[in-house]
Amino acid sequence: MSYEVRARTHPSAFARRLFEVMLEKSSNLCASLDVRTTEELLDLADKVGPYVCMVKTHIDIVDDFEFDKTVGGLKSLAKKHNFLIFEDRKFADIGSTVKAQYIGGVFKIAQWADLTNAHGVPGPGIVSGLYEGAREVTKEPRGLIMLSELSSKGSLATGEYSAQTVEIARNNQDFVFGFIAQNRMPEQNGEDWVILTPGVGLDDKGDSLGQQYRPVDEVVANGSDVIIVGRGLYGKGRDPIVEAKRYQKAGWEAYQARI
Ligand code: 5IU
Repeated sequence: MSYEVRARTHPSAFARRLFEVMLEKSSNLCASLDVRTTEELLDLADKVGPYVCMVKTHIDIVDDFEFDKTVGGLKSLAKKHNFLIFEDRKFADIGSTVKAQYIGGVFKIAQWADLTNAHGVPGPGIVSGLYEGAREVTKEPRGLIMLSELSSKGSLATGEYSAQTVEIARNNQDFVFGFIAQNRMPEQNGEDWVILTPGVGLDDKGDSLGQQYRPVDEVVANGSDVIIVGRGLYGKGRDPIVEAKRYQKAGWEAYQARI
């Protein structure tokens, strides 16, 4: 199905909004910005902003995190360039604990991240906890994706485990709209899950710590809706603007070839 059709028919309002942003920008690229200072994070987000539908953060690696400066800066860039903010928090505890982690602490993720993600390991309570947290602190649309597969070498999230995360997602299909996965999830009863895929790189095969990269066309042909690219954009010696344009074009052409 095309992104146009899914922007109209997807049961999740959040997913419909994501598809609209993707269509407006002709981009299925999510920039993953794993950098250690607020200045680098905001500089990169401003540079790649025009070419992406989403920016993915790991907010807890920013050494000089300050809510107003770091989050305020990101929010204003998201508005300026029309992208969604995805905090890659990978929640993994019982419902009551993840709810507090989502809304509280110094990061207060639910207040500003349009979407975040969670492991299925604790069972369906994790989704209920995060959903309750979101409803308590904001009226803004919030989305959750479940982690069903990882890109790293030797990942234990395979087979039956991956299949069972779909069951958990079914628990709350307005809030949970998709998966982080390397392959399309099995779809039943006309379900339409949005698949976001990390471990994408055009120039490298992996890193020294187990990351594995696949090329854009392979990942999109395999059913991915949003490609997540990090060091391929901002790694040593790379020009993030040049690379963001390159991955945006590759991602969009691969999508057009698929439909
Ligand atoms: N990430 C992965 N693989 C996964 C999951 C998350 O790489 O299976 I789940 C995250 C880690 C990092 C980003 O934040 O996506 C990929 O960054 P690079 O493109 O720089 O490897």
